[in-house]
Amino acid sequence: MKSALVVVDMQNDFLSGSLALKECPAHENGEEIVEVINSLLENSEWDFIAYTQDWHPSDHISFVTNAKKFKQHVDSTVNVDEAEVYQKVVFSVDNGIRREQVLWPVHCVQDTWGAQLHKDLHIAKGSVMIKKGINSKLDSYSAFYDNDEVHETDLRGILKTNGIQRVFVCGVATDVCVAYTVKDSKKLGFETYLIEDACRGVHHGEISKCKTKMRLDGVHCITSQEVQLALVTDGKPIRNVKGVNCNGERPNTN
Ligand code: VGL
Ligand code: ZN
Repeated sequence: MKSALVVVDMQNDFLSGSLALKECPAHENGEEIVEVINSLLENSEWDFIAYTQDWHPSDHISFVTNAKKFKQHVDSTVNVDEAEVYQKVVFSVDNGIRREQVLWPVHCVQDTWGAQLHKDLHIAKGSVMIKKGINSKLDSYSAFYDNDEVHETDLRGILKTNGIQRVFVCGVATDVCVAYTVKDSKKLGFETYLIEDACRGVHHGEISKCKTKMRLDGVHCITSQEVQLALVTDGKPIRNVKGVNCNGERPNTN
């Protein structure tokens, strides 16, 4: 079975810039996982590797500083003129289309330092870069679709063309772009894995809620240590894999 690694949004703004996760409520440090992801990239045999980049125009709907410039929908419980970071507002765009939107600091503006991938992150040969969140009036958390599922990125097509059946996801933020990517991957029929220790998130409560939901959806939540085993055993009952017995446990060597 062919496996892809999807590395989500390992960009400066989330790691040490304007939306640095260490300043977010969960105080998780995104910079810690650069090396974890590099090990995954180097030490496992992937059939395909994709990276995503949040890639916003400066007038993007998700920026708290732009909230006043968009029309408030009657459903919005938060006044857009007073809205703050992390609050959810409802906008009305293009003659009444309802858009729920969480507000964020300005981040990942196209062609800025903040939108660049971390300088130490390894970029694999033959990998692809998926840019998302390009439309000013519509946010896009998932690597596959925008948040209204109006437009699809190229990722599904590329994975299908390459015969990929399994998708492993890592990166930031666990409870935002990683969670949306995992959900869509599973929905599109890929056997889907979250590599937990290769992710960092925004809100602790949301991170655990997202993981519970993923497990209920049949997503495998594993550690980077378990990736190699998952790749060799193909998700099938284990036979003939050196040092591993039939139910997938390492033999007791005492
Ligand atoms: C993300 C907030 C806003 C993410 C993107 O990459 O998880 N979070 N835009
Ligand atoms: Zn964004």
